Amino acid sequence: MNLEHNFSPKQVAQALQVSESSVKRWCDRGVIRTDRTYGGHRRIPLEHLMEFLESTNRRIVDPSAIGLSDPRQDVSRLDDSRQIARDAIEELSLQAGRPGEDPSIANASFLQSQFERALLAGDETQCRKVISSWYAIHGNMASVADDLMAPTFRVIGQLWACGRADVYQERRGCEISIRLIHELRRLILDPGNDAPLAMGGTCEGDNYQVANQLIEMIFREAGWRTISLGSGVPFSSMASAIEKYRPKIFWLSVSHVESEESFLDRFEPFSQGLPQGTMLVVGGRSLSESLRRRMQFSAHCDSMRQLSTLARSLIAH
Ligand code: B12
Repeated sequence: MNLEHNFSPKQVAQALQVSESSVKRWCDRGVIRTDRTYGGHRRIPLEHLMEFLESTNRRIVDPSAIGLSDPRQDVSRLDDSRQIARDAIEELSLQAGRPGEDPSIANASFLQSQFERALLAGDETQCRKVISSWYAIHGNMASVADDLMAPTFRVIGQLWACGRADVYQERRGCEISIRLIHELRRLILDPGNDAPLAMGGTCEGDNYQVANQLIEMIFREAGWRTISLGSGVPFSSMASAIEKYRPKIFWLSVSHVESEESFLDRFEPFSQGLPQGTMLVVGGRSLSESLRRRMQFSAHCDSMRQLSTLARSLIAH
């Protein structure tokens, strides 16, 4: 099953479980930004659908109608979708003055550079376009995280470090990314009430938000209910939340550690006090091997892809 990039009103109607005439009306009133085919038929690009869902606070009810399958049942659904996203990439390369480039070879680095440029320029519309194309090709959040966002922010970090990007560009880039992650969330089926719970956040002194937001999406995509506690949460407060909600997994995202000793002083009582039945999954750029050796946890993942595999395999049990 493939995720397409452009949808007919009928597909959108089925995905939202509303009538086709309602969708057509929204298209004609401009509530859903709509393209037309040469034959005059309405076509709704994924990025416009994302905007519509966000602005009207709606979610997808039947993902299969737009080619999104339930990831819990179908992990390897994405191989053939490059062809489908070809049009969108072709359009982007035309805009960038690079027509004719073979998207199958160049699309990853091409889309990355488009994303980097748009993020630095604060061009949210273009960022949405790139991210929706990326999602259409790869169809999972792990790839958005590991192959698009993380490398882009790495470059932005380097540009900042050598004075070629301003702090506001980096912060604005984070804000845009977080909003777009939220928009993508609307494409993911809501987990049932009986789905297991994953909870997590970053600890006091760690103000990074993007990875934490992505982790929540990875779990939701794998069928988990989630509670993100956000960034900068004291370990004692995390412990209270765990006590109250008893998650099956607690994720700890660690992107900044000021001092390993003081981190360990606060982490140790937290990890030792975890109730039986709550697994602690840790990850993040600041968890060096030497630090990890001194920590107690159930699992460590280097990437969102690994986390996704873990989340899917645990839900299967
Ligand atoms: C944005 C940013 C910030 C912002 C974040 C704002 C926000 N709203 O989130 C803020 C303002 C907080 C910030 C502050 C600082 N920053 Co900063 N920041 C960055 C930047 C540009 C991007 C980080 C990011 O969000 N990346 C996107 C995520 C998705 O990617 P990721 O973190 O690489 O995560 C991936 C994996 O690590 C993994 N992963 C991450 N977490 C987890 C968790 C789990 C459970 C799992 C499984 C996987 C996983 O999956 C992700 C996807 O692949 C990086 C550059 C870089 N190289 O990353 C610098 C960077 C990390 N920052 C840096 C510095 C120095 C700082 C400050 C110390 C600056 C200062 N002097 O104040 C402070 C410290 C802040 C603090 N106390 O928390 C340096 C660190 C250098 C070093 N030696 O470690 C970097 C590398 C920039 C640079 N080139 O110098 N920063």
